[in-house]
Amino acid sequence: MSNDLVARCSELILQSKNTVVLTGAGISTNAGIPDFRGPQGLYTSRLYDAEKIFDIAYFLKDPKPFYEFAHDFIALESTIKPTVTHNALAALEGAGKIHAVITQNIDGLHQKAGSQKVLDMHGNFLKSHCLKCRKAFDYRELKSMVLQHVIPHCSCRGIIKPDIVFFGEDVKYYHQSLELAQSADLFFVIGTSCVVYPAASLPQFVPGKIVIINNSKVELNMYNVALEIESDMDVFFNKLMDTL
Ligand code: CNA
Repeated sequence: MSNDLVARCSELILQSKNTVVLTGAGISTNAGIPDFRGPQGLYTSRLYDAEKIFDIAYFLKDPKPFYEFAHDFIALESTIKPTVTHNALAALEGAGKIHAVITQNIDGLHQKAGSQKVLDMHGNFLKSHCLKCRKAFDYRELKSMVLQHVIPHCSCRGIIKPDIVFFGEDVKYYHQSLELAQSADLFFVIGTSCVVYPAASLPQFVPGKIVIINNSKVELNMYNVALEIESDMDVFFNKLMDTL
């Protein structure tokens, strides 16, 4: 990793009046949560059947694959800590250098790190609802059922689903996310392969400069990409925070 890239990125942050960040599953791999399309991703390892677990049509037919994944995810949750990059983004927000984080992640690690303005477009596990009567359940109730390998059902016999967005459902906070992208003079694209829409479309609306940080090539092909940093993001953010 060249010191020049670190210096140029810190210069962009210092000059910016409105920095917005988009993150994807890659920001949490160093916390021990596999992504989808990275080298150890769920689509590569086939640890779970990723095409089934987050598909709403499949969930309505058979929720078991999702709840097998949810069991392992929830069992890990209390032990998982934010990464260097989550902590750096929270510190930069605290210092007034980042306006908001838009994330596709469902793991709550930005909030755990202390980021205040987080738009989780794909939702999170904190609340769940019965798909039949819409009764709400909190995380504690969901967790106790899932950890006992029980597929959670409501007293009305409807299936309970966490408020995370599955393929085939509308994302959350799209309009706010779009407005943030449209007003950014600096926009970071961190740890996302930029293939899941509509989050992947947000960079197209950015009038300012774009910085991509990813350990593999991301095909954005946009005139306003100012920096492409092909590296492990925690290595990069450690150096960046030392420089700033
Ligand atoms: P993705 O398609 O798996 O892309 C992740 C990208 O990050 C890949 O290009 C990786 O090469 C890159 N990457 C992985 N680790 C690092 C690292 N340490 N440093 C730099 N780059 C790295 O994931 P997207 O977020 O683009 O796809 C969107 C899906 C994935 C959303 O629906 C998420 O909800 C879903 N997802 C979320 C989580 C989570 O909440 N942690 C985990 C797995 C999947």
